[in-house]
Amino acid sequence: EHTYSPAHIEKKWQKIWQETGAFKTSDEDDKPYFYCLEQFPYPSGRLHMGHVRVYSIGDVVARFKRMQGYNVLHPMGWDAFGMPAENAAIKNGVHPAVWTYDNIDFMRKQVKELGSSYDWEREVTTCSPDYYKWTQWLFLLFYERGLAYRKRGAVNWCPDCQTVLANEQVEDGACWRCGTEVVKRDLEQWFLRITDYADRLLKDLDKLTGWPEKVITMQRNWIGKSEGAEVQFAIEGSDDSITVFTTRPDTLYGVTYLVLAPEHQLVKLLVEGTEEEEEVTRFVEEIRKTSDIERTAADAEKVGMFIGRYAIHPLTGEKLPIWIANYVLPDYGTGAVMGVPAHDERDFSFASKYGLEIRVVIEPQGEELNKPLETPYTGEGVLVHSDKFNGLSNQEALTKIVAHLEERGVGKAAVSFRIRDWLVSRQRYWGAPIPIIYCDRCGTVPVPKEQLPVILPKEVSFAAGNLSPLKTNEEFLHTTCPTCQGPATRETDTMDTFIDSSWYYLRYISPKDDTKPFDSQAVNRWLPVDKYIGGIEHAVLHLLYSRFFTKVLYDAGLVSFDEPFESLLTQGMVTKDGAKMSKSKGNVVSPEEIIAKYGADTARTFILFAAPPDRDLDWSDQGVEGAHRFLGRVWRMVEQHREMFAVRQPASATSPAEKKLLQVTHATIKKVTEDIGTRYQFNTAISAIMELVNAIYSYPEDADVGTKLDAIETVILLLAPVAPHITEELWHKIGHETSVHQQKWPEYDPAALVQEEIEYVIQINGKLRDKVVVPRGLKREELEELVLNREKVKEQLEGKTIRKWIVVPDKLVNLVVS
Ligand code: ANZ
Ligand code: ZN
Repeated sequence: EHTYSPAHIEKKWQKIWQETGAFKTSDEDDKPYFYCLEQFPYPSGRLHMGHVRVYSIGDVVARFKRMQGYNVLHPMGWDAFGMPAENAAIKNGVHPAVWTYDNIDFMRKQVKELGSSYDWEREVTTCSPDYYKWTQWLFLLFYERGLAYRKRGAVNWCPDCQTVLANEQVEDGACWRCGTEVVKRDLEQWFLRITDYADRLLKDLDKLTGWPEKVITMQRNWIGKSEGAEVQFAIEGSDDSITVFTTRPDTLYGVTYLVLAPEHQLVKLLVEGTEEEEEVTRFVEEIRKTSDIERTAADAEKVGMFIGRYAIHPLTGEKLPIWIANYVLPDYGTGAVMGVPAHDERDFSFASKYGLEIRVVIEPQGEELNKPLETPYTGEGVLVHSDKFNGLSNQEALTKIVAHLEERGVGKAAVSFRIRDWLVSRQRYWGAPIPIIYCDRCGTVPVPKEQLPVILPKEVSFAAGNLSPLKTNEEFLHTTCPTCQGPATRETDTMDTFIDSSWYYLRYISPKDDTKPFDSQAVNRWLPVDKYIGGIEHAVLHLLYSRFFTKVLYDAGLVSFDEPFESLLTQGMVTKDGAKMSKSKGNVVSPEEIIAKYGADTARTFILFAAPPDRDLDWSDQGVEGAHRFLGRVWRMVEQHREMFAVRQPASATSPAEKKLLQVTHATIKKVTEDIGTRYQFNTAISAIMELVNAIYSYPEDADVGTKLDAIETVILLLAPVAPHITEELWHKIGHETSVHQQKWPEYDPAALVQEEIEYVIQINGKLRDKVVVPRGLKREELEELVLNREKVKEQLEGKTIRKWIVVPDKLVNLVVS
């Protein structure tokens, strides 16, 4: 092969790597372990550029670490359950299993064409019974630990997907998948008790020093911990009391009314038989139709009504009207709020609208607020109209008021979390069946573990409207109770597919084990994942759920670590002309076209070179051409020196040009090692390699050949993780017999990094004033800056102006001043 023909060499090496098991990972190895993982794909049909980008990033890391002497685990699999398969079934009459496995076959072939170094023997597919058996097993583990429960309640329902959604899957009031507005429905559903772990999920974010700050912040906000107090208000003419959650107990003397969420259980009781009952009932029905987002947006219209009853202020004994209003949510805090219009935005607009009293209890230090207030005062300040707490700073008052409430038994310090339990039931077919049986006599009975998997039956009706498809298979639905052997029915909900992906990284360790979900001992050696690469869209969903799963498994004694992903890299989007690639915009560049035209090495090189991995990458045809030309240049460089490698002599760098190339070679090794290994900036690593190639091209013909051949060999080694096929081919071309990917990563020689130094004479108006030692070939600007910073020069320049610089390169500087 004299010309670069990617199509030929890429196929050839992929085949050889596969046949020789080049990237098979062994568990018994005395090398240090490194687990490099990319988020596994949903088998939607074909790869898009986003996939190519993540897998290129992951593969560079994996190959680099392998060359650095690590035992690298780099697996791939399929997040294969999910709605699109089922929708395709409804639309085209193909069974979801057929659709999914066909897609997997096609996409596996595409992934292999990228030349990624996966250990394919560890492939996992979440829709396969030997995988979901263990998903069900884990569900039962959660059930046994009291972390899976069934509850009736208002849940998010997507009318288009015909199923419920977890809170995490509702984005701005719409379904995360199809964008349809989500409505509330009252249904009996399974939940996982992630709220039990809220505090740990929050606290342990501090441990994740290898995660992007952005993701940490999103998780912190999602968990949403608020510190404050619960305060009890007695109800006039009732034995019940109302408990509110507030973050501002310091404003307690400014309360002028209470508000209950319309859905609050006390509302019905308090209005029963009163003249307000009818109107309240109507109001509550109305509110329930609106989404949480509409209800809580700061600028949303606040609507409410007085329910005709009064509460008693716990410290002043004052009568406070009880209202219900849309802006108070039933499932946050206690579902009840104390209204402090003077110091809270929402209360202020509500009170202004309904003519409720606005009472100032905090004023800025040394200032009196204009009354009536035009806007609420939400800042810090000093307490007024607050009895014995007057004059205290509000921070101090906060603690003291809580202590006072505690003493009197009418309140206590409390925290509230925004996060809700994870709703995991789906009324859809293509998911893991929830392994639960309902018996008239025994109630809810978990399927005994030895009866797993509960197989997802093939024969169901997909177009059953509101009915879960599994309800349409009588044979599945009716079963016998494992406890009493009486007639029983199966749960027909399937699990949220985010459960499947919450533990797949553990299954890769022992993917074929049919006795347990994973091998704890091996898992403890391999995990936490050293480098996890995936999309920012999973910042809350997948990454939060996986952290939760890991903590539960830790508590169950099944793993010895409580965070799954040590270091996280979130890759940016691939865009074209600045816009996200999408079918509707007609700006999609398909991986198969690019690979067919230029080869995978070019695709990888371009993608890694065009932007740092965490930034958006704008696709550019010229950029792809450029990457291809660069690889061609490397190819020709090796081709031209091929015969010299056959008669290679040791390097001997003595002349300045030889020393220079030696220095550039070692500086490049240093830079590429740091850029890939610690900074994860592949773009600058590649441009350093390009500079080394330029230096080799401009190396004098008559200079030492050994130095040049070393530099060429270095290029091949440094480029191997980025462009694995061409480097493998070139490596063999220069006479090696083993794979370039099994070579030791080159190390730089610190001594070779030192550039040659020379002494400059500094003259001022022709008179010798100073001398300075600098690297040879220092740039003009750098030299000038250095000269101007010399003490002796500064002294001489005092009060004078430089008229002219005379520079004799590598010898002398003369400043003409006056
Ligand atoms: C009185 C008060 C006075 C409040 C004040 C704020 C400022 P975060 O920070 O989001 O936790 N609140 C409590 N439960 C609520 C519910 N179910 N629906 C709507 N609002 C609710 O907010 C806590 C504050 O939000 C609480 O503190 C409460 O209003 C309100 F100057 O109590 B506050
Ligand atoms: Zn029974």
